[in-house]
Amino acid sequence: MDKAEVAAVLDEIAVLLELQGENPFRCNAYARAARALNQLEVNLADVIREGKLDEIPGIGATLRDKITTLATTGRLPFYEELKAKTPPGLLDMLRLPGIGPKKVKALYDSLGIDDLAKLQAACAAGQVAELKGFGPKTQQKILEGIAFLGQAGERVRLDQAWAVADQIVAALRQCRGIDRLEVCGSLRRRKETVKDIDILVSSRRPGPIMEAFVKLPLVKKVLGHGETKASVVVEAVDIEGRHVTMNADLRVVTAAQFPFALNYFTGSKEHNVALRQRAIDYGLKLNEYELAGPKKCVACDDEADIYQALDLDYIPPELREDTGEIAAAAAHRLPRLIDADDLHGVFHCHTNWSDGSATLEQMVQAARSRGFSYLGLGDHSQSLTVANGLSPQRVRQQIAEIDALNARLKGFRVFKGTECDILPDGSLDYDEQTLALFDYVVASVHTHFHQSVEEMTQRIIRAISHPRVTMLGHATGRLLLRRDAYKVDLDAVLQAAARHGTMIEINANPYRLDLDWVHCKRAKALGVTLVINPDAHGPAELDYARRYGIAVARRGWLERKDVLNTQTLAQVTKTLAARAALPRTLGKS
Ligand code: DGT
Ligand code: CA
Ligand code: ZN
Repeated sequence: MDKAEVAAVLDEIAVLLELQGENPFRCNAYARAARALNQLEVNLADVIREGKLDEIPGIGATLRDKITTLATTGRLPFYEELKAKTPPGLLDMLRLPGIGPKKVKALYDSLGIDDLAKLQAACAAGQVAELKGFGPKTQQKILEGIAFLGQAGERVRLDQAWAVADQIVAALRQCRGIDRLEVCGSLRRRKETVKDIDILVSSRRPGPIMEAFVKLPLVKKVLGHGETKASVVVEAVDIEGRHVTMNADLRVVTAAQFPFALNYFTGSKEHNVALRQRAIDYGLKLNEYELAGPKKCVACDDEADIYQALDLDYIPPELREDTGEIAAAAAHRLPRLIDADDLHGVFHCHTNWSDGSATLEQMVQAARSRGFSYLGLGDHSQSLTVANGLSPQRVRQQIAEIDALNARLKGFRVFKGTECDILPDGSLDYDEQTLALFDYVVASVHTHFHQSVEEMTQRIIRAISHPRVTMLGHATGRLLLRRDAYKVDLDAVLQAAARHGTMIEINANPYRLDLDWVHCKRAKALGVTLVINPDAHGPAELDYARRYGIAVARRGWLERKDVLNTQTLAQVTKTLAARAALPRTLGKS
């Protein structure tokens, strides 16, 4: 097993132990070790071979032995016994928002509930509300959560689909006779969640490729196997080592059909419909095989040729949602979309001063090795004790460490920052003197999610109108496929941000991707600057910005100038300084 797979098992052990009622300290040890492994920048096998595993903070003798067994044999009897003891439905129950292992255990111990169906029935009968520590509110939330899971269906997050598709593509590329190969559908459009993977290949001999596809080791079930189309269920491991099951379709077409099929199967359906209508207006017929006129077909080598034949500039896949891209392409007014390489640094990163897994130095190293020239810290503020938030005194200590580091660094700068909690009334979690110490401030809501829409809106607007707040963190608090956004009038928030010159973050954590692309586009229209923040809790997560953050930004029509961290170190230093000097009124909205 590699480190991600081992870490996933350790994470699962932590949860299983908690479900067994183990003491929290022991459970935490596994979770911490998992995190340490996930953030390991070197090969796990090498570390084990050199006998250096227990030099990693958080890994003692017991964990060292278990990790070694897992990594070398791929199995761990301790884990298997633990799993055998735990009804699998308990793990499903953990997917509900606000339901942790303790609550699941209580439900199991007192009512014998061991899956979602039984839980739903018990809530409907009002039994859950009567349990100690639950109450009618929690019962209602559980019911809503179950309904949400049902509705979310089988979609998976972008990062999961992406990882699975990469594995299928790598395996498929081994086949001979493949001319062109492309992943289409919502994944190519980089939608934040994906239902199934659509793969398109051109070849002169589809037979052997279809044959190889349905026999890939990842394939768990074949749903259909025709001459040029096959559907399968695949099971693969995602970047965190978790199992993902989803459908994948393969279609094989001829070289001449390929551009048309690529365009069709990339979608979206709405874009296809609009494009077909434009073709009709030009007296042409567009489908997944051809662009045909009354006398002959229009020859196209790639998608750009198709768009050109319809007097359109090439439309990047991320924009194909029928939200104005065709009119913009006709008027040569498409945005020049931002690229991963445009990012020169990142903000909103955590270290082990709060709940990050790495030291400040390690994060700086990792940022430099990725070609960034600045790193903005954003450890948690004092009231977020569960995340080891910093007291004003610890803020000063961290700042001293940053100053010392900055004095040594050349061509690189660490920006002092905080992810400051927005308290329930919209005030900030630090006093003015402390806030004045930072180069920038991210303000985020982490508690009291269930306020009314009016309260939440006023709360956020009050916070982002504070002169010390540079940017708003994860604007709606959603967790993809797990928890809806909190109730907030986002338009009012965007307008307030525009008024006060406060920036808004695109949280690039693939569980969040919040601000969503629709509101990104609206924010841009209002003149709000966006920031692509990885919200990294360890070195590897710095990559979120260039991968998933850029995906959202592109879907949101963003260009380089719309995003703060496309600025060079010199520019961004000026921007932040100018902003801090802005004479803005305190706390008024
Ligand atoms: P999803 O739900 O995440 O899989 O989203 P997509 O966009 O990948 O949707 P999917 O897999 O059902 O179909 C792939 C593409 O095929 C879709 O983006 C556009 C095209 N397509 C599918 N059905 C239709 C249709 O009824 N009409 C048109 N014009 N295009 C379609
Ligand atoms: Ca699809
Ligand atoms: Zn954060």
